[in-house]
Amino acid sequence: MVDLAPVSSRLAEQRIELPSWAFGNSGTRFKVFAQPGVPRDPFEKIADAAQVHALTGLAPTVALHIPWDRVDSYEDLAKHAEDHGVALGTINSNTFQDDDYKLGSVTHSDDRIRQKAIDHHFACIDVMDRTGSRDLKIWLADGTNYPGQDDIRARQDRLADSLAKIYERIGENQRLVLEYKFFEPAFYHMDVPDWGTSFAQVSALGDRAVVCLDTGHHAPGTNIEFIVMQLLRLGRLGSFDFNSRFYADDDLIVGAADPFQLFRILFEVIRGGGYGDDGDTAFMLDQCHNVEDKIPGQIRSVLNVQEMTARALLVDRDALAAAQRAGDVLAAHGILMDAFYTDVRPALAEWRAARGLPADPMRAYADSGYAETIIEGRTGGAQAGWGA
Ligand code: AFD
Ligand code: MN
Repeated sequence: MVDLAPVSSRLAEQRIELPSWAFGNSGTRFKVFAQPGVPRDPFEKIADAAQVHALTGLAPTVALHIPWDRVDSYEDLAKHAEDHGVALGTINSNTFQDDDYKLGSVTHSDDRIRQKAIDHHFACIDVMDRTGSRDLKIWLADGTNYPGQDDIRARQDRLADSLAKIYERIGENQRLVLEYKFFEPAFYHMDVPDWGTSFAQVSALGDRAVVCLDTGHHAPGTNIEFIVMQLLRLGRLGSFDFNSRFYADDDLIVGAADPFQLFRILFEVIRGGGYGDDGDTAFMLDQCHNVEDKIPGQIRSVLNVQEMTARALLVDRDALAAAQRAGDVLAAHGILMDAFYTDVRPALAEWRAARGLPADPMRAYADSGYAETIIEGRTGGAQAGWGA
């Protein structure tokens, strides 16, 4: 069995934020399959997210999505989270579900609509001030479906102007995190389609504006770890939205489609100084599971990240650098693959048990009876979803 002692303290630094919306019903444009026991409000979402952290020790914070998670008292919600052993995290804005935003939000040519979208972000910053959140995450569905539909250059200028107004409100201890996505829901162009556009826009704002890299937001075959390296090198990799994709923005369990890619991404994060206590890159899941049970799906996801992190931490970087300097192609490749092929699961089970955590969190959840409790207790009310 591999010895994790050399990387044990680094493993203990792992923190992966969960999305509140992972626990509500979700689906595709064809069908949302409701599940029994699904939360009916943000308080119940937090309770479910807290199960993941209690069983893995990996997920101490929960991201909120406004207005999906709007409550009367964010102070009460923060206290509820604390009582469950977690804390509130990133605030995600939403300018993609209002009829006014059909042709754009912060990029819209109509000043009134643009101001409405900016005001929504001001409201999100007000929430951050009450939850103590650091990050305002902005993902924009803005874009067009046809060439000629709108002036794609003027939209960039309006985007820059809107982001500047929002950034002005961001506090000294807060960050504006701009996420990119190469298509969907717009199909001809997205106004923030790639890392370069996000980087250009956040660079114009100031040093508390950074990029969110959602692993599902790239064309097939994209070398994502290169983007990770570059944004870390430029000091602008603010956060990850981890998930898996086979064909599009599938929002599947991270590591399920391509564990080797996840390993390569995490190797660059570690090598680039973005990991753990010495890094400033937030790890977050952004997954909506349509057919999987919600809580176990999140547990599997954070365990997948932990397993690939352990493997990436095991890379013998001195030997790798020496082989690279020597131009020894096969030796260098072999050193990286040796770490990737190391099955760390038995050692991780022991590592967890030594910390008072279940050796097998998936089994522990199944045996806990929590699923039966929420299915039995959560009757009535309206199940949470993403209101699409
Ligand atoms: C959707 C978007 C994007 C965003 C998430 C939360 O594609 O990934 O981060 O919603 O707003 O999945
Ligand atoms: Mn995302």
